[in-house]
Amino acid sequence: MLIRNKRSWEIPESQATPEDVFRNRRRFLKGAAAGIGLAALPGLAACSDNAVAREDDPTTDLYPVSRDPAFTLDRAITDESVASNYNNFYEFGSSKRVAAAAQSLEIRPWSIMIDGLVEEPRSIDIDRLIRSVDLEERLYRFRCVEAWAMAVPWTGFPMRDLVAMARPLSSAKYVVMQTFEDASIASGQRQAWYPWPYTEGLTMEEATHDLTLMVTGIYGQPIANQFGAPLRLIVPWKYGFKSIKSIVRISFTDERPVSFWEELASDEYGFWANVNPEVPHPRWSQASERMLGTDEQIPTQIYNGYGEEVAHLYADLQDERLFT
Ligand SMILES: Nc1nc2c(c(=O)[nH]1)N[C@H]1C(S)=C(S)[C@@H](COP(=O)(O)O)O[C@H]1N2
Ligand SMILES: [Mo]
Repeated sequence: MLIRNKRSWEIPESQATPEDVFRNRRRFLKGAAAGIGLAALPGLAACSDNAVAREDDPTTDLYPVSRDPAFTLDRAITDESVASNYNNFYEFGSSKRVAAAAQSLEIRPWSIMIDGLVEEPRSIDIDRLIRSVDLEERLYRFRCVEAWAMAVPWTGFPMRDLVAMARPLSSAKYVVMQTFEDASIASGQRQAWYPWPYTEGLTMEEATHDLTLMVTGIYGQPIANQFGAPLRLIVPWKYGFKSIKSIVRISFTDERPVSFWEELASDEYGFWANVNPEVPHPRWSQASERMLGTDEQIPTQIYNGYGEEVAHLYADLQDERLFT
């Protein structure tokens, strides 16, 4: 049973709101969510390469950018053609093979609305944004709640820089992000039982943590559509569903947001969603993870191996459901 409350950041915006963001205003949804989850789909190993050449991307000249050596891996980088053909992007269907369908997303022109508890709401053009920040490449582990994992070179910039640009008020406690909405190209969005648009959120502390990355590229190129072009989030110590794709809106609020998966199944997917091998999903263990490509099983690490950097964020939150 889904009860949807109107959240403060959904209150009608000023004229500054770009049309495209609200063209397909989210319909009020009610309905059963039973059985809709992130059940792992077996045996969908990638065998075709749907990645399209990125030469016509207007930011191609910026790539590759130099890798920040501070971020190292304990495993091999996942093969590009494997990662490019095994994605979660429910806007384009619930299978992992959404790469081809995702190519119908037009990633230019693209702007990101910044609103809520900020000094002044504004819309930022993606190319102006990308050219105004310092891009770097980082190798991160990535762990889906379905117990598969990959290791990839992301290109991006610290979300902290975007937060600074947004000039949030001191009353802001959370950052809420939303994905585009366009059911005419995203067939998944015609399935009205999902609470579109895809929504995720972080605390201000999480959003401004050094590891929290706004991603514009992958494998040394502008990010391909299926990975969430032209701008997505990566929070490497949390389950993958927190890392929202194809962002069109970033709002600041003092109320904890309810995210897409939490709204669908709050007993399985909560707000914090930090990786922990000892806290099983209600329907499966989280003790180990299967690496895409090699199918190697690797023991999962607390906070996906980033505990030294992030555990302090949660020291005073021990009563919270930090790990689901
Ligand atoms: N908008 C949007 N963002 C999303 C998702 C989605 O379905 N829609 N899936 C999430 C999940 S469950 C995971 S595991 C990652 C997958 O990222 P990848 O396809 O780049 O590996 O994206 C996350 N971000
Ligand atoms: Mo996921």
